[in-house]
Amino acid sequence: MPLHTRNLVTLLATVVCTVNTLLADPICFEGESATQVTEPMEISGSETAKDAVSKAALKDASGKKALDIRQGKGNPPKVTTGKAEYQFDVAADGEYFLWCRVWWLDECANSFTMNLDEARSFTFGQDGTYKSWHWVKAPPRLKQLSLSKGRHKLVVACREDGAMLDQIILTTNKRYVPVGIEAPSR
Ligand SMILES: [Ca+2]
Repeated sequence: MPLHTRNLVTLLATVVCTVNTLLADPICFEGESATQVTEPMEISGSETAKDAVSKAALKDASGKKALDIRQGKGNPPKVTTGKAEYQFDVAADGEYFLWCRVWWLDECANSFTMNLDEARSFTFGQDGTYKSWHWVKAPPRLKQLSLSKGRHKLVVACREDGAMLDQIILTTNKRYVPVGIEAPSR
């Protein structure tokens, strides 16, 4: 193949890949990709985690990192800080389903407070799978998940300590069920 044709093919492949990334459904991003993190939330990794249980858990996290609220760091209403902010783009208007890959220490460490685009906050989690990474879906029929094409802001806030967030997925496909570590779309 002539060099200029090969360059053109490479360029087209790059453009197609970029468009596919922008239009990806599901949208998948890492818990540790937050643009703003305030204490007691932090980004922990399998090397940097402060305790052996978190260290071991983070070895099985995507990128070996996650958003973390360490056990003992405190809960609202005493702790009024603790937020992580994410920006993401959706390619089309739609009803979205929100999934998170989470790790809960116990029944007092199994939820976050979430807020989309500064609409009404909602509780995420409250399931009974502990000390194991697993996917949890946001409550059904949330008006907050009716998203218009364009940029959106998700804020994950501290509700209980002892909780970690590895990956976040948004999809319009109601039959989509994430399993294990998903490929991040950015
Ligand atoms: Ca991760």
